[in-house]
Amino acid sequence: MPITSKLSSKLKTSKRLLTGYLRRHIPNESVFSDLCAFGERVANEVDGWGRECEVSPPRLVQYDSWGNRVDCIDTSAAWKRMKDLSAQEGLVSIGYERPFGEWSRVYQMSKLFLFSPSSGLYTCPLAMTDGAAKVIASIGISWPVKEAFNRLTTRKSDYFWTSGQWMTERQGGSDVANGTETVAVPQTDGSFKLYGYKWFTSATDADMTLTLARVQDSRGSITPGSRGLSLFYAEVSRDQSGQLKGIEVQKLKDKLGTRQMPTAELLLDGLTAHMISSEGRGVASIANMLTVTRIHNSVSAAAAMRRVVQLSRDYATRRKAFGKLLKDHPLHMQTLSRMEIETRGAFLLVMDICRLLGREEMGTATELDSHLLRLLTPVVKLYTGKQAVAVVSEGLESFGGQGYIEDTGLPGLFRDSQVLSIWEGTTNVLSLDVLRCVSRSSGMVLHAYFSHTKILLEGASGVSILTPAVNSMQIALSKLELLVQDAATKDPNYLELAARDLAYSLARIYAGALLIDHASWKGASPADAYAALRWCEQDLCPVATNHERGWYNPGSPSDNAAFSLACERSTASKQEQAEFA
Ligand code: MFK
Repeated sequence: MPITSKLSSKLKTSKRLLTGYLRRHIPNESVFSDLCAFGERVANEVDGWGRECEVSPPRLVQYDSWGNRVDCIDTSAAWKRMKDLSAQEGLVSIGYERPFGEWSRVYQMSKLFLFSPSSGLYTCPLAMTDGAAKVIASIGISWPVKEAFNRLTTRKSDYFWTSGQWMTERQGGSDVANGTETVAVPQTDGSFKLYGYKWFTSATDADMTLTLARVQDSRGSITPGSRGLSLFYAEVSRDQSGQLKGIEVQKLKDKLGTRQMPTAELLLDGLTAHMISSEGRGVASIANMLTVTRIHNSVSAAAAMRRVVQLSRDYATRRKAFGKLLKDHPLHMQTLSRMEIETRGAFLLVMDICRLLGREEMGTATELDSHLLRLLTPVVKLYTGKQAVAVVSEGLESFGGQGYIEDTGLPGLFRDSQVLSIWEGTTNVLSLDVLRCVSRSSGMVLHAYFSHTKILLEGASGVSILTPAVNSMQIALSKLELLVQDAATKDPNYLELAARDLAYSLARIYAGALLIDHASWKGASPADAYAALRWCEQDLCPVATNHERGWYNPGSPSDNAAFSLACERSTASKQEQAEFA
């Protein structure tokens, strides 16, 4: 039996931070009873399905027994059960039913937080389904997407649809604006036929998709770049002979992880679609989907950390080495406590962004809240995605050699965490998004950030145990404020080199403020205060530290050294290539 299943009963007992957060912000008994019942179901039932998804990955059947092209993606029974469960439990619909007003997203994402590590990656189609519903809701719930919206947000499992998000093409991974080659040919009835090649399509067994394409005019010309992209809605359906209409599944990808779900290369060969954005507003229109999928990604990252910490902690109470349990080895416990602190920071970042999303959707967000949501979405996604890889890796190590053995179920956790920093925008692409978002807002985004961080710290002013943490935060905040004051005068190369450290600083400082705020709440535990203190002992503002080191000055000795280090290998390989030629 995999260790992840053996320990799943621990799910119920070690989610104190989640409980504390919810007791503080949504003190409603129906939330607790629903989450407790769902937690039981995840531990006792769903976790096993997740394992089944892992050991019975999807497979592509391109031809039937009679040689007819069918392009069927065969998925496991467990994967199909995940779909039914997702509808019944409202894992998407809660965000649209909004039973707890502006706190509904926190409630929905709390369920996903419990579900994610056991879900066999079903969180991926749910993220895209939620993102598609959000796009439709923002554009207008009318024909041709009214029924699609109803299906995406239903609790009836036989009516429920999932959506794809077909954005990635051969030339356009991160650079969607320039690399998208798919064309949309107008039809006389107002619809379009799409022709192109989608290089990565995740959870390709979806019922519909949103995708980007360039409209071809009557002379066959298209507009290049971002302004040429429009957003399309298409249903995935079959003709009477069972063949997919307008789509050929070329292959399923052989991936490092996320093997539970199908990721396919698709040839779009006359797929019927409807334009749902204004022409040329495709990227801006799909941005709503990106916001939601990036938040889901962050939830999954925090949940992966939480799961591995639970497993490691439990193992430490069972495994003896050098004559005593691991829990009695101080160095081992120090490592686990560092993982725990990282997990807590990630959890509070994630919940805060869900709070902001909920406020925006209920119309209660202030202008500052909206700026904060725009800024923190990429910040939280990039930070938690990266930290999940580190924490899950550390977690595997805490099992010694067993962490490396497949039948424990642990290596799957590691493989699946690695994607979190890649899809939905890599760390560097999102760092540049943060930079663009800051520079285009005439200071408003950072004003929102600094104001809210200071409000969070003010609440802790009377809590003496937290004073060292608050002091460290104030120093870090002053350094960051000073640095960004004259950012407008900086060379673009300086800004690009500083972008990742800036995003990390924004994440660490904001998480520090959230941890302090949480620890100063009347229901907080001593562990909450300890976590806040420890978090604030790290370098909270690496962008200021590395600025002082001169790391961002293009042409400086340290910058030249960094570039020659990065280029050494490629230069060598070019020489080798030349020698072989
Ligand atoms: C468990 C969770 C699972 C999650 C499952 C996901 C599975 C799906 C896997 C995938 O599909 S992965 C593929 C994901 N691909 C990416 O994330 C693409 C990464 N690249 C970027 O994000 C680029 O920054 C981007 C493509 C958006 C850049 O495009 P552009 O056209 O160069 O952007 P530009 O010119 O900055 O912005 C165009 C408009 O969009 C602007 O609006 P306006 O014209 O009104 O000014 C921007 O403000 C707006 N925009 C861009 N990014 C935005 C945004 N608005 C809000 N939020 C954003 N992030």
